[in-house]
Amino acid sequence: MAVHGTGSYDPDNIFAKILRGDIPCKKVFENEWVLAFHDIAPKAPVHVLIIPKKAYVSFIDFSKNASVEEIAGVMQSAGRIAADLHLEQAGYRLITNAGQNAGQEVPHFHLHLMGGKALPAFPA
Ligand code: DGP
Repeated sequence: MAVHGTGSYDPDNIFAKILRGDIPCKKVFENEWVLAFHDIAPKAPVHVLIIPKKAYVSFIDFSKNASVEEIAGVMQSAGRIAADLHLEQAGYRLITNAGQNAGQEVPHFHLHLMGGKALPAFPA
């Protein structure tokens, strides 16, 4: 899989295909702002990917180009998902990878929500 994080949005990336329903996912949550689903290669007992429905390559792209309403919608959705998955007491990690050096594989901005065990010291 190509490594991205900058440049223009590739409408054929794997998360774009999931959003279109071209390939399946194990959905956890959906609203007008986000789709959230289980990571195909989980690094923790809970490992959910939260992706905006609109097309952004990276966090900087999202922060520059999303409306304040959309940014709030995405972040509030992430908080609701973490709470719904009972992670508030258990603890959790919310991260985004951007670009090759951070190991971004899928060039559609996404948040990783991980929890359910003692997570390794950061950065792992
Ligand atoms: P990142 O390295 O931050 O771009 O993380 C991409 C994540 O996406 C990685 O943890 C594996 C996951 N992933 C890749 N392809 C698929 C897929 O087809 N379905 C699901 N559910 N997750 C995928």
